[in-house]
Amino acid sequence: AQAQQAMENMWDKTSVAKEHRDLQWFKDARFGLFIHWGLYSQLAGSWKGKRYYGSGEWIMHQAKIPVKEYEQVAKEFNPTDFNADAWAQLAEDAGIKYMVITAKHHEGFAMYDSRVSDFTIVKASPFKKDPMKALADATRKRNIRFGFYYSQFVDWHETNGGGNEWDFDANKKNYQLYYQQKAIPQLKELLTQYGPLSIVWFDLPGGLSKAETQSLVDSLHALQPQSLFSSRVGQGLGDYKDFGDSEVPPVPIKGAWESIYTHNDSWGYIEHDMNFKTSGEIIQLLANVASKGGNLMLNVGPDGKGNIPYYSKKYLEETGKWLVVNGESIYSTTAGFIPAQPWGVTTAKPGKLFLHVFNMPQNGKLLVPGFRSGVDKVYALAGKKQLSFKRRENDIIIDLSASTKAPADTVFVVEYTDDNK
Ligand code: JFZ
Repeated sequence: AQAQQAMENMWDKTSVAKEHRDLQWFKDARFGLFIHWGLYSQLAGSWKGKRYYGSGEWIMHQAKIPVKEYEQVAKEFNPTDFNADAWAQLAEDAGIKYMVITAKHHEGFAMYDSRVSDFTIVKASPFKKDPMKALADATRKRNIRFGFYYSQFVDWHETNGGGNEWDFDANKKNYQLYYQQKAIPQLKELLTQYGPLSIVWFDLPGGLSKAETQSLVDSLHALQPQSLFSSRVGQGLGDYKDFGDSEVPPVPIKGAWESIYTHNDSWGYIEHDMNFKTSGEIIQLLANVASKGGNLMLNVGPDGKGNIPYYSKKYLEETGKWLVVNGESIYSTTAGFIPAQPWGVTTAKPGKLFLHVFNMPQNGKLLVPGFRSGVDKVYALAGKKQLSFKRRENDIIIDLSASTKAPADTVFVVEYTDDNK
């Protein structure tokens, strides 16, 4: 209870409910795809023969690469295998409802056609096209919500941007000037040239007071009032809450929120990182996050040629196959009202409790404790086969001895009449 109170207080401080903005689509979505793609993808975790591990998108910082040298990477960056339709199709096949991609990460390189800077994929790389435009179109065609990640403060390419203290003197930086000259104009480009953006995913705030952040947020929301801004815009001004990386709250949290995970150990592509989560792990993670009332946004890191790694494709497609059968227990659900059990977690819809069984009970008897409502029926979600069950005071004991196990998460449904909460 104490943990729950602490989490709720944190929620109140970090996000303000914006009644006029539609949060329902976001709460219903449950599964998003995050994509980190930039010049770091071309470096693939290596610089001058030395390998780096973890957060490949931080390589410029890790190796303290001078701006002038880093600019040369753009000349080699030519993602000729990039296929917006294939990426959007993968997202659709995976059962993903929204996509957020890095329009500009900390390296400062615009992955879109920006007039504000010369350091862009169109002007500085041989590719010369705008992949963000193609992705905005490809996702729209498939009814997948689309949004941009934009590193508003950290920009290692700019004298006055946040973070680069190996080329530039931190004491001489004028962050206001950087915001005026680059971050704000680029955000305005993104909010006006790519159709409706469902999300602007800000990251690592800095250099602005609360009042300045408020006016930044207001001026950007004026361009697209329905666009949701992530809580990392800072000063508690986001529309929904993002937890720390790879973090799921221990108890259900109210409001709109998201947990972000990356598929392996890095956000940006690293050639020597093969530590991918299997589809089973992704499915359990998705169910676990949904059981607390939130969304999972899972990241993939395409390579410098524009290919999504083989294992990301494979495991995402397998996740999608599970969702075709079991999606009803994930999308548009709320947190389960039975807390996590040794066998798994729960999600809910009016009149239905979904049991996500990760570990089938050895003796074939599944115990659902503390269920006060009258139960109408219990069945397996796949195939709808009804199961026999017994009541023991406030417990339900379900006979699973004849049930077939699904990979990673076998879902059972308890249909009940009165309100259990
Ligand atoms: C940031 C970035 O620095 C990183 O490269 C990546 O894009 C990630 C998604 O976001 O890193 C953070 C930012 C905030 C927290 C952790 C990592 N946090 O609040 O715990």
